Amino acid sequence: MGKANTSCIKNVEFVKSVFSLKELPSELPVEIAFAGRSNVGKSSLLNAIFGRRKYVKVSSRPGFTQSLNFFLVNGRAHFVDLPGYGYAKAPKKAVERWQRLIEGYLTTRRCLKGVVCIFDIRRGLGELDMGLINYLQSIKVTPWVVFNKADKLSANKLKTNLERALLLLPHLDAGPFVVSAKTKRGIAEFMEVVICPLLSD
Ligand SMILES: Nc1nc2c(ncn2[C@@H]2O[C@H](COP(=O)(O)OP(=O)(O)OP(=O)(O)O)[C@@H](O)[C@H]2O)c(=O)[nH]1
Ligand SMILES: [Mg+2]
Repeated sequence: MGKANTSCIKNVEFVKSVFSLKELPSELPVEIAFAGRSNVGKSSLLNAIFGRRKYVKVSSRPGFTQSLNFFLVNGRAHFVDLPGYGYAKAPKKAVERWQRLIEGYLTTRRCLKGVVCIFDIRRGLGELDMGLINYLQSIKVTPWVVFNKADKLSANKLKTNLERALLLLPHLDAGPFVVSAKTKRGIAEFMEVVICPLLSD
């Protein structure tokens, strides 16, 4: 089991769940959001980063997180758990509402330093996933790519899937990162390269 170095995170407080743009909390110097398909492990990854098992609600029911959930980190940064996309059973109206909310959020938060884009290493990058990365780049928001659930694949399969995904990815300043929110593999490196520098600015 990997050991996550979460020492740059001194304390975490839940702030609020936001269902509309009007409810967004005022901006802090640093904000980071976590996005990805429903069930890829956004909430689990946040828990791994926070160094706590169950701070953020984790569900076996996909599509569970319907709101933007704000966490205050070290009293000066917001970490935002975004609702997942690509839930097949979601009604069309809900998908449209979701899209307006997320796009409104991503295009108006000036304090947003980037979006951690989480993908399932078993599935690789689908159309919606590439859509997210391309959209972020088009609005000048940094995507950090994280492949989660590495514990679910053999070393060989992991290598093959990663190579295939690399062919699709555009140039990235850092990463991509291969992690497991379950075993904590790769979390320390991701913290060191992406999270901790943002918190020490
Ligand atoms: N084996 C394994 N399971 C994981 C990992 N990360 C998350 N899971 C499991 O995947 C399921 C979904 O995890 P969540 O963290 O709730 O995923 P999410 O992306 O927040 O899902 P939504 O909020 O529905 O969009 C849960 O059963 C987790 O325990 C991982 O790295 N390895
Ligand atoms: Mg979630």
